[in-house]
Amino acid sequence: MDTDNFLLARLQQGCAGREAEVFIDGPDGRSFARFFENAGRMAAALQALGVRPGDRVAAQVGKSAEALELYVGTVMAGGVFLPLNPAYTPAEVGYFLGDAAPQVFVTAPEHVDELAEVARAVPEVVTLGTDGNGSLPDLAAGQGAVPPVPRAANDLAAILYTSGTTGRSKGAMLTHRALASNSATLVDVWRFTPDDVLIHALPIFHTHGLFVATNVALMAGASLIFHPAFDADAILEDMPRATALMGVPTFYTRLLDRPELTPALTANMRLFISGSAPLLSETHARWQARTGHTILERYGMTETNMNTSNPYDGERRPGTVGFPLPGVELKITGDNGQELPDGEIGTIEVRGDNVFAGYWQMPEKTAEELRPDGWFVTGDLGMRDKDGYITIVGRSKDLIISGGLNVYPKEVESVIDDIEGVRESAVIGVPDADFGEQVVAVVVRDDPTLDRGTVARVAGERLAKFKCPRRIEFVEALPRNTMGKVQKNALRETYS
Ligand code: MLC
Ligand code: AMP
Repeated sequence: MDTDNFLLARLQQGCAGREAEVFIDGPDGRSFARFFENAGRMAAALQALGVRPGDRVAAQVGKSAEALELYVGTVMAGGVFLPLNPAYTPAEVGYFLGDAAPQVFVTAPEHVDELAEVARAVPEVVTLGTDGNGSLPDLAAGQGAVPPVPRAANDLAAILYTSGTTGRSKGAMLTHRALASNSATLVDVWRFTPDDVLIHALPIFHTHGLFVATNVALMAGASLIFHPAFDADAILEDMPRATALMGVPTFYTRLLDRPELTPALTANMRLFISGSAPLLSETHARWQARTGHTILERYGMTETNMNTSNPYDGERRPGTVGFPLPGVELKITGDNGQELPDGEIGTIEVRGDNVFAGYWQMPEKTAEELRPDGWFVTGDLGMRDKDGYITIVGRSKDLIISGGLNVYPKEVESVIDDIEGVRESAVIGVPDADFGEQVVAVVVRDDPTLDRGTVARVAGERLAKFKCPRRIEFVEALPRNTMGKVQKNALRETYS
């Protein structure tokens, strides 16, 4: 019987009791010691709200140190943390709450009313506000410290929803072992130490900002300069006292637009990491020319955390995502699942402690993507070159990545197809200078008076902003192949 809380014990290894600051500055400023103390009180408050080991705690809250105390507090209470993008509409939130059936839903005070209906079945709805009205921090303030609930390596620590090809999001179940092992590897290969100061400008409801940036910093005992959102000015201002930045490619292209970005400004920085979407070789080269630093690109996903990374020492090769991380096996497979030789393009499959435990209550979906022998079929297409570097060449799944956020066409098509006067639609991604890709909807009308404004309005009511089409094109018919399948490649060519 484990007496440890597996993930918590490892997160605290590098920093327990330290009076050094984990969050530097402002309202978020606090030491590691205070951070874990607060998280402990949060855990006690969650227990008072009925959270038992394995219960889900869903949170749709803004970015703050307190929100991260809620994450760690949930883990301490033995719960399963379920973060939700604040951009999700009430309809989207309703789906997640219905599917995951959390014991507690934490929201922002200003959203309690609009979410009341979709959160009706959740036993406890509280806020991260401090107005005493269902305030979790107020409840936590009155609690004494409780010992962390023991949790074993295979127990769940988090569920992160990731959009599905069927249009329905799937909850990726992440164990204590998956999260702890991956962060430990990253601390090691990226050489994070207590001397590091990481600029944290990513959202905290995704793998990148939550499990890569936050877990790595906590585990290493490194400090964070916490930005509420990406802001080029704020990043440029903080660079002289920081040592590392993690971002999606849009961060780097936007920073390159700024004349203040110089070798002198970045002299204290030791590491720039990019991931979540492909970094153009051109961005890589421009960054090197402007700052003298070579961006380190890595590759991961919600189901697996990080799979590969370019080397810390050694050549960081543009256009590649580097080598499989220690403890991660990677193979390239053909249509029948057979392993392909180096140089051939196929599906990337990975296996290791980092891989998720399956999709929440979707055994069939799990069986489609997670083989019985532990290999996970990522849906990304790639190849390994003779030196062992992995290159991602595309995606077999029909996915659009806009500014590092995933949009599944099927989900957007379902919403558009429901609009009266629409016969059918096809949603595609086309290149975008800022976001990498942008969402375009190609729509066939039954009712010729249906206009773009109506389509945009309905999409805006039902879908988070980042999923809404930036362009809506009306056509007489969608191009189809002889099998009747919509030819999205042809549409991408037309509208790129
Ligand atoms: C915001 N908008 C977006 C968008 N982000 N639209 C499309 N794609 C996005 N990614 C909307 C806003 O609502 C706004 O609408 C308009 O677009 C312009 O906003 P902006 O001010 O330019 O955007 P900004 O707030 O600056 O955000 C852009 C961004 C942000 C790229 C900084 O999206 C971001 O932080 N992305 C990172 C996502 C991430 O962490 N991904 C990791 C997933 S984990 P309007 O109409 O109101 O103006 C993963 C695994 C792995 O993938 O490997 O890491
Ligand atoms: P998500 O489902 O949000 O976890 O997104 C994971 C997907 O992002 C992966 O399956 C890849 O398609 C993509 N991705 C992540 N990192 C990279 C990268 N460095 N280069 C190209 N694609 C990436």
